[in-house]
Amino acid sequence: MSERGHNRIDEAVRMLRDAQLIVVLTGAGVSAESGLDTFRDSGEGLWSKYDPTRLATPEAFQADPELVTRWYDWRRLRCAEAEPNAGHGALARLQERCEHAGREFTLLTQNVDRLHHAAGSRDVVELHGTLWEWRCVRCGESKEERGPAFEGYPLRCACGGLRRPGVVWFGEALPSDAIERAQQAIGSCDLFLSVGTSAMVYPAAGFARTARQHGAATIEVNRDPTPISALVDVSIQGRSGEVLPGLVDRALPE
Ligand code: BJW
Ligand code: ZN
Repeated sequence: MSERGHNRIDEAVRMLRDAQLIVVLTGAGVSAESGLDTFRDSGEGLWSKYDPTRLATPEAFQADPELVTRWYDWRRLRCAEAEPNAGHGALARLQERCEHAGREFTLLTQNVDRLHHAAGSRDVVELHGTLWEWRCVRCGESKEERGPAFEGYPLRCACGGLRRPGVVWFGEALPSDAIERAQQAIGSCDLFLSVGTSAMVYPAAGFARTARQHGAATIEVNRDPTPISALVDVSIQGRSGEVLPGLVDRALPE
């Protein structure tokens, strides 16, 4: 990393060390080092054949429930094989150390893979739901699907209705409890850290700006520049699994 990059990390370490009320927002970039594809990079398999931003809609599910269900089942099986990486681990340690030191910590994630849970993070706010829960569009029954590939596509409920993944598609409202917790935490935090998100999908894309308007210090860690890079106090360009462990362990050593 360049000297400027090192200076930025030093500055971020100081900000994190001084913070009392920390909010972290994560996106697909945090899971990338676990082998899971992001949304706006080119991927492989089904990912390269279909545009995820077109499949992740209620209209796509209505038009072709078989295709959309196959795509989510394929992703579900890939997530089942994935392990949390060093970035997930660092965020779990950050939470533990903050809480130990009497600081408040909230983890907001746009990811639906539950790798933060697997790394030991607690009370994770899942802004875009999870692909482990599948619910019936007719009777609303929801249950966890951890098993092998589905036997047929699309998936059906005992009532005959179609079952869909418990994720939030474009045009759908975020779960009200998640958005309330996010708004409360962002409105009162003194440090906001955005990691591994392209900051293109709202409402999460607007959180850094809102945190800043409320007077919070803001940091971004992302592989590439994003629309919020110029807005935050410190923007660090790098991989989350490489940057976060050093940042966390220097700011809040064990
Ligand atoms: C690394 C890395 C490494 C790679 N280390 N970094 C305001 C303005 C304009 C539009 C809207 C607006 N408000 C709402 C909208 C519409 C829409 C929207 O935002 N559209 C935009 C495209 C403009 N938003 C919605 O529809 C939302 N709903 C809503 O607002 O409802 C209002 C409403 C209220 C009341 C009633 C009804 C409605 C819902 C958004 C749902 C998004 N869903 C998805 C799919 C989830 C299910 C699934 O997984 O399939 O969520 S879309 C997809 O994008 C997924 C992600 O969570 C989300 C964000 O993506 P993310 O995480 O940022 O990933 P990438 O791939 O974009 O970026 C990865 C980044 O990581 C890159 O920058 C890399 O460089 C970086 N990276 N490796 C660090 N190792
Ligand atoms: Zn049903």
